[in-house]
Amino acid sequence: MTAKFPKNFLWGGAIAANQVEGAYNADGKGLSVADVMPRGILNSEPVLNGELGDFPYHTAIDFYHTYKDDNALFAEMGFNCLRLSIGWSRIFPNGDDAEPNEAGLQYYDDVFDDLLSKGMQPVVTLNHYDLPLGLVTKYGGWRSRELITAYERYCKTVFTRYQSKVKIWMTFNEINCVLHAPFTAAGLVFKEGENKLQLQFQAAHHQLVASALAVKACHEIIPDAKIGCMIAAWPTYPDTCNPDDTLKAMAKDRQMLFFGDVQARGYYPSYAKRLFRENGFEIEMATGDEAILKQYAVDYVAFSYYMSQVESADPDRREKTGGNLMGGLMNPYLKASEWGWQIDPKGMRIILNQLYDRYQKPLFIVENGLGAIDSVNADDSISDDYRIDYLRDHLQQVAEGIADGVELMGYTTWGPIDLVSASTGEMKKRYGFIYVDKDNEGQGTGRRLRKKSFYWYKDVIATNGEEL
Ligand code: BGP
Repeated sequence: MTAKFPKNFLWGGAIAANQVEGAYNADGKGLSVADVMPRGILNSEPVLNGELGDFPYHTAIDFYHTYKDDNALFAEMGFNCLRLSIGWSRIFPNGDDAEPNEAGLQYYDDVFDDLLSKGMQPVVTLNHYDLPLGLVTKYGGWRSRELITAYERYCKTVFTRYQSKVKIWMTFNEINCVLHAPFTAAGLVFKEGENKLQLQFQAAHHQLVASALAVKACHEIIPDAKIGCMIAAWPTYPDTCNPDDTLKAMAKDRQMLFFGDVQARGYYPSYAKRLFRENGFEIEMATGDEAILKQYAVDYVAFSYYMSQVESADPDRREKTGGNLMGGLMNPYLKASEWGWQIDPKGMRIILNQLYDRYQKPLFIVENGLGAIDSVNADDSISDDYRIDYLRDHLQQVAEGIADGVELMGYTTWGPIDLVSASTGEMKKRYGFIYVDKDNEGQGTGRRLRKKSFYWYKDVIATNGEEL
């Protein structure tokens, strides 16, 4: 099938401030939750009172200083957009300072100007896994309602400042990951005896209200902008046709869909009540919260997609098959990456249809890609055919989804340039079309090299996806 992508389709890549910029304390920036994670979400606990060592996010790939050259490489591939995030603690070093930090504001002015001058529209995530640490030490992260006020002020500041430059926004990266990575996604640290799930959903409630207020502010300040939510999406398959497995899979699905349900439809889904009750808690809401959620639903639904998962009602099955990253089972029909993330291109078509059927709002794939170990050949070339295969297989399914009738705004691959991994803090888990000469210990020249996939993606974009 020749793939048919819409005219004006957004093609590009996606990065996040904390995983590329480095310069973690430059020009008045405050610390963020990422700056105190020595080795990513899976391999470390936050260092809250100790010495900060030589952490990978402190220097990352130095995009803070190299953005002009890196943007030139993105432009060379033909990107018409770049998804990137604003580091909140560059703008408000402690998260809730009386005045914003002008140097931080100026930095993103420069980055956006550079992108626009190179023909790329900035697609901006307001908060991508780098909550200002000050809001954790002062308020306990998103467990506190105070963060709604701080976030709203931060959003209004950047909407006002960048109103002529940024027309596509999203509120929180992978908002559902408050359930999977509570410190990174919401600055949550639990005390002994606390009901973790309760706190996670309470924090989520605060984020959901904050997200709705960001939608309101965005529409008021930049009437021609679109603002969306962003969820980490994956289809969940039942292990067998045993109805108990299907019920398990449905429950898992709802952990993800809950967030989209509130943000895109504007109200708590009916199943949430039972979930809260059976776990022994209620969500504390302030008067007016529900009205805010209802009135300010998002314009579009963005999501990341890397893998699918399998659920079984039988606890012994997990032991036998081994678990996947999100706590599901391994799927015998699928291969996995070197990090055990199971590769499922058809899952992309399934999730596109599932989300579109449910929300009937434009979708935007803002992350997809393969983390792999690359090696550099003697002539500096990198033969990453495995990455091309992964992306081609997924894009073919994206095209199927479009043919199914899904309204899709665009596709940005995760990490078009190698960057620091969120889950492991490693450099060697590479996603890029552009290789960065830097290893896990932060050693290397930082030199950029074009991989084979660079030229492949360039052709994909040049033909608007007709040649995959
Ligand atoms: C998503 C995050 C990204 C990113 C990506 C790949 O969950 O939004 O920040 O890093 O996953 O994950 P990893 O870096 O762990 O390979």
